[in-house]
Amino acid sequence: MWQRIVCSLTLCLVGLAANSLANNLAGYEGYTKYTVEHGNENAFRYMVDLQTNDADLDFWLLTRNMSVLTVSPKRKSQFESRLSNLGVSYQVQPLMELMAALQANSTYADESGQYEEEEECQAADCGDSERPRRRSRRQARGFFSHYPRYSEILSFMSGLAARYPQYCRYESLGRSNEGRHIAALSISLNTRTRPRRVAYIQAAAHGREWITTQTVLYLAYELLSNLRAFQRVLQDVEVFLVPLVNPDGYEYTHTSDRFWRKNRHRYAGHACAGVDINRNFGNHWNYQGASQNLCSEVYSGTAPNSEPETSAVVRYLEFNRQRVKLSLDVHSFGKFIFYPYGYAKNTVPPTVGTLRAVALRAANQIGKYRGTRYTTGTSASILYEASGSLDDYAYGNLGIPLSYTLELPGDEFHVPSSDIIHVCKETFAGFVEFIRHASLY
Ligand code: 0X9
Ligand code: ZN
Repeated sequence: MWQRIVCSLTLCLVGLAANSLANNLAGYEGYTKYTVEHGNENAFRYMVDLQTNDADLDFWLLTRNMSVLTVSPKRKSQFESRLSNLGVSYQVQPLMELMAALQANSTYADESGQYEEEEECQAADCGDSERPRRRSRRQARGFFSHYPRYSEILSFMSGLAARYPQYCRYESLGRSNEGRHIAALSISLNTRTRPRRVAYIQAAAHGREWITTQTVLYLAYELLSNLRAFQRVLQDVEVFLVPLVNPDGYEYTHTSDRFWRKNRHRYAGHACAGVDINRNFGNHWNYQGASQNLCSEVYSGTAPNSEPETSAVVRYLEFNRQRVKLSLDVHSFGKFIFYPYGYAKNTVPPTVGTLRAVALRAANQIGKYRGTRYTTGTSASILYEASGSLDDYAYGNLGIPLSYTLELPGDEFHVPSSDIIHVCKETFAGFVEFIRHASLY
């Protein structure tokens, strides 16, 4: 099974898949990345309005104090004069320059999952004579040092289930707009029993947030490789993982547009495509920070749950609502742990004390690995108001007591390949802490 996951040494492709590199940045020539410091509420409000209503600008990060966004060459001078009027300071960087620097030390897989293997094994250790556990660890190191494609992710997941049939089940929650499986792994101490609690963790609702999928796959790998060490945490808890909620968007970022965020819903006769899955859930749908403009990055769809990706998640959570104690939606980037509510400012749920305490404990665990510091709070107070997201829906509509959005570290969506494993390891500590709290309900 592992042979399908990691290429053999002889078959490995050296270097990156040059085609996918060139293609997924096509059209971005002349784009500029802006880092804007907002000195005042006025400037912040202006940015929020642009994020929601100006489909030509692409916000990578927007907090009360600063934004990171990209602007096309045709909008550059207009945008800069507006920033001057607002009296805010900003830095610029040509987008291509940034991407060239990031990609110089990145490893990619091609569609069949072949990539440059990081660590060559010594002849004596390789092949049939290599001990299975050792081989598996070496292969996993390879897997978490590049960004896999959809098919490779599915092979990795089904490979884990085949390797640990007593503890791991591989299933599909349904199909995406383009017909891809929304694959899931259920991990528990015994797949034949039904634990009383579920810890639900999903990633990559936004296609471009590649690192998120890797952290959830690493959680699966690490739990299954060391089950005995996690026996207490997993007492009566099923860990349910959906590492790639938006497989179409994810594939599109590899083949065509590195910065694609939404799903790939196509509308006949319309040039713009895609719905923001994290604006499509049925809690205050389309109320704030969402748009009905099809071209917007935060297009909320025609109705709550209009998208197959959203409804696959909703179907699962609704069916298991009595058992699900934790819902964790992993995004990138910013080092935040958000709890409800995100739809409006100054709106916190009755159990905010618990939500905050658990978030702080998880942040603390994450920090132990290499000192990464997360900020916790509601996204409406730290970022912007945005409604129709999973965190609000899971807590507000389904009563799931621990509901969070995690924004992983990074200064842009492209975490260098050499850093993937470190983000995976530190985040793992946070995941386990969240799961531990789910086990106490
Ligand atoms: O805007 C989002 O969907 C999330 N940030 S991201 O940069 N990854 O797109 C934050 C969502 C936070 N939750 C709510 N607003 N409810
Ligand atoms: Zn996101």
